[in-house]
Amino acid sequence: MSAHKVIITAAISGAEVTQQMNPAVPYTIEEYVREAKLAYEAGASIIHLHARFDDGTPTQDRDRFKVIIDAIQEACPDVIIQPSTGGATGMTADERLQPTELNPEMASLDCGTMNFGGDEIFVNTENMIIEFATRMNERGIKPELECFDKSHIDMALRLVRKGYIKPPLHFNFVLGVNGGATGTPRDLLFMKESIPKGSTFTVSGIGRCQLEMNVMAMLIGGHVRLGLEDNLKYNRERIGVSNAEFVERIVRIAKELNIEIATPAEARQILGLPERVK
Ligand code: KMH
Ligand code: ZN
Repeated sequence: MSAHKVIITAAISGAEVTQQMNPAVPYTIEEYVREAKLAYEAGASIIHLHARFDDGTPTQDRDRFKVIIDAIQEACPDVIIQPSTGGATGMTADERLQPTELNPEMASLDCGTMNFGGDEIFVNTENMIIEFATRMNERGIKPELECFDKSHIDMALRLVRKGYIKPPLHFNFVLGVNGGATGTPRDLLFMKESIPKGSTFTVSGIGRCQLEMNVMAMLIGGHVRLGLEDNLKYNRERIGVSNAEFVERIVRIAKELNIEIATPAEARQILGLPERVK
């Protein structure tokens, strides 16, 4: 059994899911605080964040992000907030980059263009990735390298060689999107074996493969991402009542497996983030 401590990221909001699909998806500031706080208290040390307006419209608006982040930080003082720079499909690069102006500790950095279910295309050209990475370097923001497929890892490593992305590298394998790698042990192992030694990685599984991918990640030295952005259903019978419910389940399973969960301070250490001075 690996002795590593597991970082839990809660992806509480997303851009594609709605309250019609699951009423716990947060729209208002109060709902964001409720979902973040319960997930944090249950053991999440990172909140992966997509912003929405009160009516549920996804937005990358800097000011909306600021209000949401300030409110979450007040409720969960040491949590790591990781805004999305992926936003929703169809948004421009400038639109998507807005939360970097707030200098968060981390942000997502999507590493390739892909089909994104139905008619959607999620655009991340090489030059866009360079622009996003450069912005994050300038502002001291640690990128989480979002890889939905093996080719995205290759693109990230190409930009590491060119000096645009700097080690220590932290990946998130997002498995199970229609258009990306599948949420299967075979594809997860292929992704894991394709990253440089010394890198850290989180695993996200979309829909019903979330739990399996999370458990497998813990067993192979990785970290876990869960929450309503990726999966609305707790099991075959019912939807999840909150993001925290998913966190609580993985914490229970980790305990059974003798795996410890990282605190936010430990997560910062594992990821090479500066200690938080309050
Ligand atoms: N909403 C997806 C199109 C990210 O947060 O960086 C992209 C996404 C990735 O969720
Ligand atoms: Zn996201």
